[in-house]
Amino acid sequence: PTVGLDPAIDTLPASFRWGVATSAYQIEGAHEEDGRTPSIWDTYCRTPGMVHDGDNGDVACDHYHRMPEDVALIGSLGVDTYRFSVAWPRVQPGGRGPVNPAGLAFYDRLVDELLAKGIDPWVTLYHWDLPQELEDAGGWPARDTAYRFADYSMLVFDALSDRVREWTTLNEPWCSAMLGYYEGRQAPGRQDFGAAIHAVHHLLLGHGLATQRMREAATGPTGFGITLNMSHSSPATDSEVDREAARRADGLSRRIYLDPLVKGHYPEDVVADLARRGVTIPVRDGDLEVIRQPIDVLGVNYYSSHRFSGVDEQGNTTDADGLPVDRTVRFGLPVTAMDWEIIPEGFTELLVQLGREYPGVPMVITENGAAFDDEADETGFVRDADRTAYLESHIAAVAKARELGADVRGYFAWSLMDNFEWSYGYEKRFGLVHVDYATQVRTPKSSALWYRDTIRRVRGS
Ligand code: GBH
Repeated sequence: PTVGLDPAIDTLPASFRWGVATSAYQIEGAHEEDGRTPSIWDTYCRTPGMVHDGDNGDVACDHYHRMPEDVALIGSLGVDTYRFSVAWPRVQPGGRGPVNPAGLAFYDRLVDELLAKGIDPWVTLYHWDLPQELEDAGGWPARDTAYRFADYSMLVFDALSDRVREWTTLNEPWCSAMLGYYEGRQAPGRQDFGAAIHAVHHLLLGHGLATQRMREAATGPTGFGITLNMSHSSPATDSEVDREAARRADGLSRRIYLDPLVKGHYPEDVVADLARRGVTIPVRDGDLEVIRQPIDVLGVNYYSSHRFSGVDEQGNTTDADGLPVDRTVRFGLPVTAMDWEIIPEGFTELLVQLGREYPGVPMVITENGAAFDDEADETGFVRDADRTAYLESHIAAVAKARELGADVRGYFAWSLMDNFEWSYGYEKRFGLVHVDYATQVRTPKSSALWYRDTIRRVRGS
């Protein structure tokens, strides 16, 4: 493979952390094995019309049965870290009560397998697979779910913290809350803005409760954090309405999480925007202290950036409900197969902005990557120059942000291999490694070889 290398990448230090990432429901399969109970995603997939082609994660990449082979594959990429998530409905079926030893044993073996290959395990405790029984009891809009999450987290922590040093509580609470409970584009598929805002608070509370308890129980050096999906939000023009639209969008997608996490309070402008929509964040006494736990590493997932206008196509500044317009305006740049615009500059801008607004919070890129319309040859090999170019420009964007002062310590590519892309099913492929779902054969794409060679080169080994 060509080691096309943006010179900025050479400025990354040899100590920079390199990884690949996955999540449980997207790769494991084995949906009924060893005591696992359904999660909201099993239910959502079985609801007609929700997932492309009626796909589901019953089998996915069959990783549950092919884990040692997959760990060897990770090793062959030369990364030092593997970010994976633990399935709550395996470890604690139904979301309450004692640990399920058979379900937990899988992660125990996975951690040992990784360590034996010299790969650091990086655990995400929740990547969207809420036990269905907890959803039936109210889901994330219900306060009790935060306490259930902390209990579950402790079950995993007690079992793995002798070997796992890096812990992420939640993956992308914005997606859980907004796509799950407001837009309905993800499980559980509800469409209730008020419920989504309650979910935001209870996700953050769950993060705080879990982090507090895990940190208290930690013996050796252990890092705790949360992963947020973020993009850089800017106004489409310099007009006051457009700047207001960008402020609102940024508030509801980014600052509503970061301000309570880092500063201990919700942003006033967001609270006011919500009040205008008749919604109050259900904060109780003491919640904000719980939510503000020291963050050892902030996980940043970046895919694209957005510009906003406060004026719709007809020239109106309010919609049918009398609410201010927030319209996304395209840059007109090339897109990935997800139709997401390719904007590495926005990545640099976002990271620099985070470093400025939340100083003293180290960051790791816990996800970045792209889906493209891959074409495998007869041998299963994919020449994905488009994905390689995406990775190269985005890793360079991270390096540039570091030069500008952002404290970014690592980069994990999304994803190790093609997998179940949520409501897009198996049609969209994000992997560095191609998966032939009929045979479960894995074949590294040219981007995987480029990534391996790039890591080697940066490390100087
Ligand atoms: C991540 O979420 C997930 O953590 C991961 O499981 C998933 O497989 C991966 O990304 C790829 O999708 O339409 O231009 O407005 C991604 C969260 C939030 C990123 C919405 C893109 C909209 C882009 N996504 N965002 S756009």
